[in-house]
Amino acid sequence: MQTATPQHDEQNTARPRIDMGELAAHAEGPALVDAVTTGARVTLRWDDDTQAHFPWLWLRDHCACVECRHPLTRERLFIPLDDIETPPAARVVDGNLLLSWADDHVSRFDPVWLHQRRLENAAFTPAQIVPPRRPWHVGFTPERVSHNDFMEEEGDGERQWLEALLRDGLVLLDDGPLVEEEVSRLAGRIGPMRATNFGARFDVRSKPNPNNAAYTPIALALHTDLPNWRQPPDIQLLYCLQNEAEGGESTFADGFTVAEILRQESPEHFRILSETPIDFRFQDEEHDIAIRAPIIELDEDGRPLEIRFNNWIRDTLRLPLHDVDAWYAAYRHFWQLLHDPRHQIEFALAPGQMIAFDNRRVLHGRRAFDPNTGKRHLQGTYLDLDLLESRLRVLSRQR
Ligand SMILES: O=C(O)CCC(=O)C(=O)O
Ligand SMILES: [Fe+2]
Ligand SMILES: [Zn+2]
Repeated sequence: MQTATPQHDEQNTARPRIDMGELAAHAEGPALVDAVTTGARVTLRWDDDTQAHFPWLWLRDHCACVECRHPLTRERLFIPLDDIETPPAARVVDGNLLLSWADDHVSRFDPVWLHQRRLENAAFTPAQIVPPRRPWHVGFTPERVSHNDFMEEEGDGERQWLEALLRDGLVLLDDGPLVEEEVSRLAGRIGPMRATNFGARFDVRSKPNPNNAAYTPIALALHTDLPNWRQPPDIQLLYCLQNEAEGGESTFADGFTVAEILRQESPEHFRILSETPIDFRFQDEEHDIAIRAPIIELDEDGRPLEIRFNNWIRDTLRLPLHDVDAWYAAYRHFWQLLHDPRHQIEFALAPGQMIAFDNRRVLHGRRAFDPNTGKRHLQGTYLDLDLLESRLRVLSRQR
């Protein structure tokens, strides 16, 4: 494996370095032609006719010398506690911005790095490696990646799998080996498994003393796992080892897309489900895990951020009397939209296939199966989204 330097900044963009040799090779971009210190700012001009102002303290805070950033970890050491009273001397030296501060500290900046970060250029965001979410359309089918391609060190399969999962919230892995714990090995490529009260790795099959509907042969309507946790698991992996029983087909729906459809059809139902916290609770011999939260959680821009939907661990509905009927009407509406064949996809997992999905966006379910007609056995685990994104950034570095 090619070694890569950890970067505390986005890929493929220059960042300030202290090594003049490295600085000699600028990233592609406009050249710095002029630097002047004016009241509380350094004003820069590039040869593409752009101009930008940087507050002194911002520049001091972003100094990348070995005193200001740890030389090995590259993490910030400088702490911006004091205002800067005395103007720095600003010069352009070998194409770089050189700032000499009153305390004799010297900072050097790459001109392209600064150009990209012009504070007047509010549109600047780090290079997008994590793909944006794409809503499912009617007729959506999950992207498929073969187990071989996923495992290939130099291949693109794992990256393709990660991108599909982050974009669509669902991806299918094909043709895996029929061996126990393969799900743990695959998860291990990405990061440590997220443990819950069902263990770090769980077996989904009909069990004699079930503590969870998944461990019975009954149908599971669309749901998200563990909405009774403050932080439900982000990503679920379900690896199929056996699926010979009659029934047991898997179902999925894109909760975010369906929530938007609910909003269009009934803003009031959408408002109720996004503004009304309800109780979720799981209890068995050892646990009693409970939280109060709305079914649809929104981000600061009013877009769906998380769906909590699991009818069998919904607790007593504790709402003011006059809100109860309207809440049930809203819940029923969302339920019907989710299970509508236009929005719900269905297929049987074949042994050796693994489905992975974003548990906080995509709902999953299964048809009832008859354990007298054959065996059905899945192995599952959960992963954190941060580690998926991290893995994708690391794989992108090696390109
Ligand atoms: O049996 C299945 O296909 C899914 C079971 C389930 O919902 C789960 O393991 O979370
Ligand atoms: Fe589940
Ligand atoms: Zn410094």
